[in-house]
Amino acid sequence: MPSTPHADTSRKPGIAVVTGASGGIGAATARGLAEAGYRVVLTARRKDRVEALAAELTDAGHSAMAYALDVTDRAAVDTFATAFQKVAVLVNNAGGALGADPVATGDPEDWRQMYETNVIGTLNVTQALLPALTASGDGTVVVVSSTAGHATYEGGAGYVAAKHGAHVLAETLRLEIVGTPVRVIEIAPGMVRTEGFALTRFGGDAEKAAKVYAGVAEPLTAEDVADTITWAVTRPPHVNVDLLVVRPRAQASNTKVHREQP
Ligand code: 8X3
Repeated sequence: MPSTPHADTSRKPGIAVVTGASGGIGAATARGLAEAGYRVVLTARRKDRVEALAAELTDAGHSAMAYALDVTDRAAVDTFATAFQKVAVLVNNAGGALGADPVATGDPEDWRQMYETNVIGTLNVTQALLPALTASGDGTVVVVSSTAGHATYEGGAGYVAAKHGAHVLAETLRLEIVGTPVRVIEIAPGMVRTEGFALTRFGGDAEKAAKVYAGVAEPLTAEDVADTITWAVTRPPHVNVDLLVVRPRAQASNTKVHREQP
């Protein structure tokens, strides 16, 4: 009988770099990977937030360090990458949505920024760390895309286009580096309630942000997604979870969401 797939406990986990680790899915993923034994490197623009989380993880007996990094700043990313000879895991989580306007009226600057963070940011960090991921002997690149990377919805085009870009980056990289000891995992979450995602999307408008989740019994949490990422990363190195779509039970598609009436 074939043995049941299991987390690979025979290897000593190495360094795991997480971008956008100041909150939400990134912070929860850093926690998950630290608990799985990785030495986590938390990066985000908000230095105080990653420093606080790194301190908390260190106090809890994990190995964690913080690094202030804007993934869209290629020179800064290259400098960051020089600190590492070997990296086991890179989680490209930094990104997000700006606006929910129709194509007819969407702000091109929002579109540009979303492409910069979700696609170019992922490109920058992945390119810079690919030698160290390869040198590790068993590297894993995670791209946290979105269900928006796989289907569109009204008002979503700018974000949807950017997340399709992140999906294509992951898919193409997987083709190009096959045969090297690096796998590429794409995690595509649907509706996740984090403290920042919808608020950022709507420029700090809490009322609009709340409407995203109105009546939805249980949107995913950052921990749900982090759990999925940690699971995929801790499969044995020859197992490549190419693409994993994860949604709350109440969401059947990007546009089919069950909402309880108030
Ligand atoms: C988040 C999913 O539906 O807000 O990446 O685009 S959605």
